[in-house]
Amino acid sequence: MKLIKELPVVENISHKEFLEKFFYPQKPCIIKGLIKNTPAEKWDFNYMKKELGHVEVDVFDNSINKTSAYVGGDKKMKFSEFIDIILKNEDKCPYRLFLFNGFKHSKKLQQDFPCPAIFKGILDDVGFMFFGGKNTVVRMHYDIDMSAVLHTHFYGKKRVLLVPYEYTKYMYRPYFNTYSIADFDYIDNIDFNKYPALKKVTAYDIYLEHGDSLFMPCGWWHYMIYLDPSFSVAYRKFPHGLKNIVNGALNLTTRLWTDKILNYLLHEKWSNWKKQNAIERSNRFISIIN
Ligand SMILES: O=C(O)CCC(=O)C(=O)O
Repeated sequence: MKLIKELPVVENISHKEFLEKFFYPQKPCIIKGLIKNTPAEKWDFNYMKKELGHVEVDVFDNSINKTSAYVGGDKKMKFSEFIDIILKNEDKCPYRLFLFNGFKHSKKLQQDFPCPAIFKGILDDVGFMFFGGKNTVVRMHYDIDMSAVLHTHFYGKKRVLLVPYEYTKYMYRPYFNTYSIADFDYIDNIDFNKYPALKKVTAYDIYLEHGDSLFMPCGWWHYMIYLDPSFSVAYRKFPHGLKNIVNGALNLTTRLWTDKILNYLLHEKWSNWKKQNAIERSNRFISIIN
């Protein structure tokens, strides 16, 4: 796998320039300073606890092995309890919140950090939050609706492996799903003997710090490591181009439900077949010169 460490970094970019240079050509970038002079500049865990502490949240526990892509969380607890746990476990904590709709519970948080002007569009009200303990990972996937994402990180550091959609054939993706069955094992420990097709992939290997916003084009794969307990807010933009719109609609209406039904009917049989098939399909591409 070829890792590219540099991604364009921009600051004070106008809406027009962002659309022309990054959104329309669907090229990723890091945007600095979008939280500057907003209350979000001061966001930390105490502030989040004050706003959301009472909310019951669905916590994902990475130590539990999942065979399906569309499962909910593993444990329910108060948000404040979740934060206490991730802050107490200083070396490694498998807990995280995924697609947490924190803005539904605190309008103040959304007023603190509304969708930045460069990302305005019909989905600009939809902001999701993500929280993770130190060394928690988010498995390699792309977003099922094929929307473009502006992912702003807060409080600590996060490492992101970002892979263009065009490499999908090498990514060990099971049918009807948008995640990879390959273990990206903290990026530095990927087992290329087990997943040889990944050697064909070129990926961006980047780091986000407090206030950095990553623009992820439609359908780009991402694997994330929370290097510190920290959190992010993602705003979305409607898929760009007919191909992405159709792909997103098919994912949500047909593929998702076909997979759910097959899971329901065949249980392990389906997930085992899907996994084996994903391995065979990606491995088949290794020898094809393109
Ligand atoms: O930051 C995370 O925990 C996951 C973020 C993510 O997958 C996304 O923004 O699509």
